[in-house]
Amino acid sequence: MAKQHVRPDDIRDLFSRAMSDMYRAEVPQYQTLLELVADVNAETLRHNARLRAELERTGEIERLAVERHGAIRLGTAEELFNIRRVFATMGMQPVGYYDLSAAGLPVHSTAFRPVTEEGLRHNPFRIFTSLLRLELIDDLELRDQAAEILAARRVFTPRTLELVDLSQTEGGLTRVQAEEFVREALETFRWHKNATVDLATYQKLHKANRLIADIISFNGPHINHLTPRTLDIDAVQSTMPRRGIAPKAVIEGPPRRNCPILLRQTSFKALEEQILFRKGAGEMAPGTHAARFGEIEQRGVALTSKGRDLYDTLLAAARRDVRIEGADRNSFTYESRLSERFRSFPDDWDELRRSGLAFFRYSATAAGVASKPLTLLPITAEELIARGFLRFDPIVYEDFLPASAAGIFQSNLGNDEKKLYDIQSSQEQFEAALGIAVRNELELYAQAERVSLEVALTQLGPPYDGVV
Ligand code: OOG
Ligand code: NI
Repeated sequence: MAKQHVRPDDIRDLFSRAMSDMYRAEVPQYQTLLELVADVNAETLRHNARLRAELERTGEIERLAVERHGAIRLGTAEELFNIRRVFATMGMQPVGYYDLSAAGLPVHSTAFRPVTEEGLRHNPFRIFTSLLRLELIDDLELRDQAAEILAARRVFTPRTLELVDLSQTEGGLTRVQAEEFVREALETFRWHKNATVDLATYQKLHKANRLIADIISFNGPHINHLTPRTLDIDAVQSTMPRRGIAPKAVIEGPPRRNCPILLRQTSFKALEEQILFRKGAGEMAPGTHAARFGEIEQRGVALTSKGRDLYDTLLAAARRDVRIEGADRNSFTYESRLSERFRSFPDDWDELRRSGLAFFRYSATAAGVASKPLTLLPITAEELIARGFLRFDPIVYEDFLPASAAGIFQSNLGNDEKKLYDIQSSQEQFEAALGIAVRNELELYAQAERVSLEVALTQLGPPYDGVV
């Protein structure tokens, strides 16, 4: 990268702030939610000195206020291919594959996010990105019509794609180009008051599935939510009604714990917004469409595949115990069953680490660096920890959870739309559209853990080969 180029991490930072400003101006409830989350985070930090110290030590505190994720839904393979190139320009890679047809949704998804530690620390902006599976529209005539509508639209401004090309050939963008890129790329995510279809077509699509209507009826994949990160999701959930926001019945993900794992999320219903549908001869017909909603999340430690299996098993058991779909009155029962089920999931950092359920970042302590114990004698990592030379901190989960995502989709689409599809989803097909393979999130966490241990041991040595 030449000197005058702006780092992709900085372009992402500019972009995420511009997106947040745009969404704040368009959806006033988002501003209310941001204020609520900021208040709850400040309160939590005031009362929990240990948490504050931990977040300061790991650098988490600095990204807390800028941390957001959003979501979009795309219609075609070409759109997915191009969005991948747009996101790459701002240092975001596709991580993970989420099959949502298992939850009755006609899409499959990935998350674009930074993958380097530096990038994640700088601004972990993530976009959950779904691609419509047209083959899941049963009505063949409607399917053809949908394909035709999608083929005719252009969701990127020509300049966005020019700047993506330029960034590739030049190895980056200058400050002026980066600012123009942010302005242009933002257009893809903007809300459209005018639909590209008439009301009858919209209604037909809507009847097939509300998600399908949302993807096909507009000239772009409007950002449908932006989610700030809270340190206490239960406090936000219970305060939402007092600020005029009605949350969904239950918090998705694991129960409240001393040692938070993975991801807990809650949202409020999509707003009914005024839309103008086509009517022919330049006329428009008024109607409404609901797509944009609000969501908050609390992030915990990333789990290993062993930890994830245990999580999936316990969650499935709790869901078998209590059906929650639509029934607000069951939310209390569900939450207590969930907590009971998760009693068998260790809730102590060292136990989580020693039993190989979660990923940790190791670092040499000041005492360790001063005495360099590894130069003297062979000593195990466990002994280094016991003697206070080596410490470990949870690695934050940076990804999403398919069951939670399905719950978020569902609470916005209405609960009656669960459908069972018999056409298998295919990661290969998704990756063919994307143009590259998605990164495996477990490998990224394992690598972060491994590298942190290697670096820490080097600081306690040399030679760290002395470790047995
Ligand atoms: C995406 C829903 C999933 C999450 O946080 O799991 C999601 C969508 O509604 O397009 O955002
Ligand atoms: Ni979300």
